[in-house]
Amino acid sequence: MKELSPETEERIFRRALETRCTEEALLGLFSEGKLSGTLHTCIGQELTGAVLAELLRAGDTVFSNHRGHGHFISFTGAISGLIAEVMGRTDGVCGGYGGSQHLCHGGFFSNGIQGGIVPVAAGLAYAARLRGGGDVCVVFIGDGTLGEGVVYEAFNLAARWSLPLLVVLEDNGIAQSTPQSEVLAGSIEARAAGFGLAYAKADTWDWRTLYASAAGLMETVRAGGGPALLHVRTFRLKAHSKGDDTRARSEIEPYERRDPVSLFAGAPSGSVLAEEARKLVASAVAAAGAAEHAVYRPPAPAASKPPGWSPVDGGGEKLVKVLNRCLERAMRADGKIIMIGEDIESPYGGAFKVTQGLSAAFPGRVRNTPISEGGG
Ligand SMILES: Cc1ncc(C[n+]2csc(CCOP(=O)(O)OP(=O)(O)O)c2C)c(N)n1
Repeated sequence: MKELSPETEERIFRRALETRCTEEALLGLFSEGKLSGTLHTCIGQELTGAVLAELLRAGDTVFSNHRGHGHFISFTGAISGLIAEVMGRTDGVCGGYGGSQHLCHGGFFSNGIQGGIVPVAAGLAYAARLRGGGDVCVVFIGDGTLGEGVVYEAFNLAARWSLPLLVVLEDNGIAQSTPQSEVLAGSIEARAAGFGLAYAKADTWDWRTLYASAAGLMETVRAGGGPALLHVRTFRLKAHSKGDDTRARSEIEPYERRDPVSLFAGAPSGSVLAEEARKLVASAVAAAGAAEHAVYRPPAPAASKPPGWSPVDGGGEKLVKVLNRCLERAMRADGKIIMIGEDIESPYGGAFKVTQGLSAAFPGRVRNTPISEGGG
């Protein structure tokens, strides 16, 4: 098992504590009526992002979901920018327009639509593979999101094309109020096996093994071994969103007692880090509170540049032939253009032959996809 140095452990817990303090502060602000919109905390689950961040490097991209504050803080370290963002201030990382669930900053993207970001992550992983250089994409999803078909469309393409995509599944056993046992057929491991994804299972409480499992999968993905699924058992200690918990206290209390972040903060070395995190977050809250509220201003029309185009004289030729010639010319002029879609490779070349010959002329840049609206 990959050993962790004390410095690495400290970095991991610093991120986890900064996340915990940030979300506790945000919950406080919400109850004081100082936040609009909604808020999903990852309290209890922080170690997933904190551990994964240790394995990421410049050039990697992270995709997250509605419960993404911990992933964001761990990956970007932009605590003040996040707090200001959630408070809807101009100093926020997205100018106060994105809020808690729609963050876009320094290689980090989140979106509140369950599963919707997984094919986007697969697409960016495809771009990373074409670029070469070993960059990876990591996408975080919850176990409830395994109900979304688009997730499997993305798994299929990522595996078929051997994309550098690490899917991190945070399995807290519940989606909003619905227990996993009511809605999930089969097993998570079998899903990974069905698509040929490398798979490892770990949990929040044995976080050293979580690190080792994540590191093993990351090594495979980075080395070009194709996508992987890291299955992380965890527990959400707070409500799904602010105060909507339907679970009994007796269900939550045993997990509160074994929460690694609280246990670490209670130890002498941890208490120093916890105090530093609290101070950092308090000053970020004060700074954000003093910043201006974001006001939506539509971009000035001059800022949006229409795409360039030039007329083509078909000279009486069939339109599909003209389209084929234009595509050929564009692909020759710009090596970054790729085409993906159903039945577009030669010799078939598309139902109307628009892409006829292009896969032979540009090997690897014109690819057939499965029948997959979300994936293709
Ligand atoms: C497509 C879609 N359907 C429903 C919702 C509403 N919703 C937000 S979070 C959530 C639960 C997601 O559960 P899970 O994926 O297990 O993540 P967790 O909340 O447990 O972290 C639901 C149903 C949504 N955001 N997107």
